Amino acid sequence: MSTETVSTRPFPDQKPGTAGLRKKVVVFQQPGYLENFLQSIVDAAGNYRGATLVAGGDGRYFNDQAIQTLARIAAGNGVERLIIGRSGLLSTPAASHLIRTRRAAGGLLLTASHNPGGPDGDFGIKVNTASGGQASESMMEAVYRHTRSISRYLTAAVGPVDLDRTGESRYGPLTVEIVDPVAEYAALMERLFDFGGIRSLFAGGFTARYDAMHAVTGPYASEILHRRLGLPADWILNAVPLPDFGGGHPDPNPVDAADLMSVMTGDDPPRFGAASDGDGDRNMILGPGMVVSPGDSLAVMTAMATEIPGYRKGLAGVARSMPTSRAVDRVAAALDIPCYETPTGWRFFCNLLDDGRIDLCGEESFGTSSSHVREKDGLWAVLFWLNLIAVTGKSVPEIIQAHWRRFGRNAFSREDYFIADAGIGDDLLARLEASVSTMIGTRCDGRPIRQADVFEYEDPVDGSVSGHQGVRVVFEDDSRIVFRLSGTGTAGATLRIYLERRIEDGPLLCRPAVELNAPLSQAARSIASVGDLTGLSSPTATV
Ligand code: VG1
Ligand code: CO
Repeated sequence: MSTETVSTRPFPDQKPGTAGLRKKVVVFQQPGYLENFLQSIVDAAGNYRGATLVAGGDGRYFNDQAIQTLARIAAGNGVERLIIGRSGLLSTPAASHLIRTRRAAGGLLLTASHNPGGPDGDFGIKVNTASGGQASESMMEAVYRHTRSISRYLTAAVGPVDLDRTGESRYGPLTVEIVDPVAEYAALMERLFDFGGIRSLFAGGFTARYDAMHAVTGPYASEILHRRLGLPADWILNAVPLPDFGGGHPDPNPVDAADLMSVMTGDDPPRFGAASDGDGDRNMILGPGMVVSPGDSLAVMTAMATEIPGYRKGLAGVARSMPTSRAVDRVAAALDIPCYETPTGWRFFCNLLDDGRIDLCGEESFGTSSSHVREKDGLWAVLFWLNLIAVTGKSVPEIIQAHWRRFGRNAFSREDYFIADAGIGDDLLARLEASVSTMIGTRCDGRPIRQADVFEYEDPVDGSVSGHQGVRVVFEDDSRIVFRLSGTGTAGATLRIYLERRIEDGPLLCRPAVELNAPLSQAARSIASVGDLTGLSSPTATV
């Protein structure tokens, strides 16, 4: 099999964001676009000659074609073994696990996560390294620089690879191995959690629903929740992965997981509900009539980790992304373990995990996970909660309310403003950054501002510094507003405003967070001049 060198011209827009490169499908479909990006990863991020790589995706439109292109570029660049999930599917956490167990040099995950799919939707690629975690900021910057000057890519006549049959095929020096995407991941979950206890829970009549949102976790949930744990098959909603996710956003939040929400808020709701996103790394946990705030979920998991078989020994430490509520900080202080604050994006947790400094970490965007992989993990979080319910015999609301009574509550909500003109978003943030130093000591809507800064992170393991990671404004009463721009969109700009208010035990403890944070929402609009600069009178979405 001969390798061909194809000359190409750079595309100017291949700058990766918070988690890989995301663009409209039509952008990825341009001749040479995908090839250029893949070749740039090879040239800038890793010499994969003779190496093993893992590949798979969330099943979205263009997934199958992209895998064939990936196989040709891998062969052209001397990759020795390509491990692909059957039908081209691999959830992000399952891919992370495979990279680690198979000692692969890295992985290429074909996903735009929770972004919509289909021919008019989004496509994306996450790049993972040998540790199983996402490539660092500096590595992705090097990939981007390479895309700006690329002049050739290497390819070889491979395939088409039959993605549906497990087993090995040889294409010249390249071996393609198609694996069951679920098996090794399911075995890992069995090692971490008390499957017998969860099975007894369901056998005893405990009711639940899981919404796979027509995305990648359908086959995982069918195998783990249904076959191994006894959840009735029809309690898994939207279980079949579809290229357009059935027309919805595969985003596990109360707005987009509408099917699940209608069951959970209807008459006689199940005792437990959960959903995951497109690539299976996010989770939403619900009890009857309540959504567990992701920051609370992380705090509860930290407080109760030793109830779970895989975490009996206790936790070395925990971490949260900066905008995530500081609920977990209270628990870490009580347990006397370190709590790290990192920029948004899972990759910042990976050094801390590799270095053994933390065992649990999470983000406000419905992401939590542990040292078992180097990605966030949706089904893992669902199993963690089911295991907690099985050992304590308590319901979701009972667990949450007991936690609040013990540690107090950090009521958290997020507002997203979609700004069609990306330049306006950049300008708004630049103005905020410029004004932080003059804010301290002033008042906003009568509230004294105690601290205001632009978050910068110095990685304690490798010393790398990441600047411009969001603007923080903290008030005298410890309430906090965080502003940042999304790095995962494919059009315009999305301003994210994170609101957090501390509530101690008392009559306000169980009020809805959006209601508790209404005054902060007003303050945020005025601090950032949202109305004047964007013309938007209310958020596009509130989570
Ligand atoms: C969002 C979330 C962030 C998450 C990232 C990737 O990024 O805020 O917490 O790590 O998505 O998640 P941004 O830059 O849009 O705020 V996933 O499930 O899309 O890979
Ligand atoms: Co995701």
